[in-house]
Amino acid sequence: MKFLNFLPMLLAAFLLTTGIGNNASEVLAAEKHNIMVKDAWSRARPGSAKVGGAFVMIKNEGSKADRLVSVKSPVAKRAEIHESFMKEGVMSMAPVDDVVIEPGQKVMLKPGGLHIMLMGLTQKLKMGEEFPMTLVFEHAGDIKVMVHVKEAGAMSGAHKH
Ligand SMILES: [Cu+2]
Repeated sequence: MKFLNFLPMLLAAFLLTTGIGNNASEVLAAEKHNIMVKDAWSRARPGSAKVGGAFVMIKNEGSKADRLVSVKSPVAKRAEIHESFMKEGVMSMAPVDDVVIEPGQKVMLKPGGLHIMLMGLTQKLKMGEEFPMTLVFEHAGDIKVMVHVKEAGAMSGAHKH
């Protein structure tokens, strides 16, 4: 039965190309495009909240610069890339068009710095849960990650072991 011998190979090929599971898709993305997106996290938001922040680490392991140009997630009507800055002693923020990631560079999107703003939340972000988010790069294309929801005042996505 040649076909039965062939089955495990078919299955392996299927798993490789679909990248089942978050880790698999991250690895696949990194291998294909040299852009790695890691440690995506957010903060718990009540059902009444209209906006939320999302944070990630982006690493360019290639030899060419790439640009994060947009972000999307089913939990928000739209997502913007924001930067935070001090203006007359007040913490303010404004949208930016893109984020350039130079070769070998690691960019942290974090509270008080560059971040992703989820505008028009369509659901409550519950601590301990996760939701999908897609980062769109000029060269690497779409990279989908799962965003872990931390407590409301969390300042980092660091995993506690
Ligand atoms: Cu913002």
